[in-house]
Amino acid sequence: MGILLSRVQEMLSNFYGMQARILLLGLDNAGKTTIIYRLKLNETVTTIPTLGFNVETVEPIRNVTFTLWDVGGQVRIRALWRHYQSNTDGLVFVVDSADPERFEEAGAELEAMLGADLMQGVPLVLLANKQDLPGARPITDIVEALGLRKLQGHKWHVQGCCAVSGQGLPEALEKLAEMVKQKQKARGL
Ligand SMILES: Nc1nc2c(ncn2[C@@H]2O[C@H](COP(=O)(O)OP(=O)(O)OP(=O)(O)O)[C@@H](O)[C@H]2O)c(=O)[nH]1
Ligand SMILES: [Mg+2]
Repeated sequence: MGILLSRVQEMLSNFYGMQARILLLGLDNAGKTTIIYRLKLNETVTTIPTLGFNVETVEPIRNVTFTLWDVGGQVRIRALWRHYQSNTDGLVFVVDSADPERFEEAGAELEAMLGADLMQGVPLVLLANKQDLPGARPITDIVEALGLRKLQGHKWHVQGCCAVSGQGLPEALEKLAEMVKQKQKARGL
C-alpha cells in the first residue's frame, strides 16, 4: 500500500496550498465509508451502514487538504444530504458498479443533488466502485445509465475504482484536485 500513497503524493504535488471541502455521496452500500477510510488510514475497515456522517481530513501531501464528508446513503438519511451542500468545492458520487439495477436510482439522486442552487458549478467525480467484482459494469455503461453526457454546468470525470485495494483512487483525487483548482481560480481564490 506504500505504492498507493506514493502515487497520490506524486500526483498531487502540483496542488500545493489547496484546501477543499468535498462531499462524498451515493446510495447505501456504494462503498463511501470504505473509500474515506482507505484514503485516511490506507486500510480496509469493516463498515456498518452510516446513520449520520463521517468527516475526515486527508492531507495526502503537506499543504494539500481535503475535508471529506461521507454522508449515509440510506433513503431516510438521503433527505439530510442537502444540509451538507454549503461551501462544497467538489462532489464525489460513488456507485456500486456491480449493482446495475440501482443505476437509475443513483442517477436520479445525483441529478437532484447537482440541481440544487448551492451546488451550481460544483465539479463531479463519479467513482464507479467495486470494479473487482465479477458483475461490475464498465464505466461507459455507468456514464450512459446515469445520463452524465447530458449534464450541464458541471465539469465531471468518471473513474473506475476498488475501495478494497485502493486502485483508481489516486487518479480520482488528482482529477478532483484539478477541477477544484480550476473552480477556485475562476472565483479568484
Ligand atoms: N468487493 C468490494 N466490496 C466493496 C468495495 N467497496 C466497498 N465494498 C463493500 O461494500 C459494503 C458497503 O460499503 P460501505 O463503505 O459501508 O458503503 P456506504 O456507501 O458507506 O454505505 P452507507 O453508509 O449505507 O451509505 C461493505 O461490505 C464493503 O466492504 C469494493 O471496491 N469492492
Ligand atoms: Mg457509510
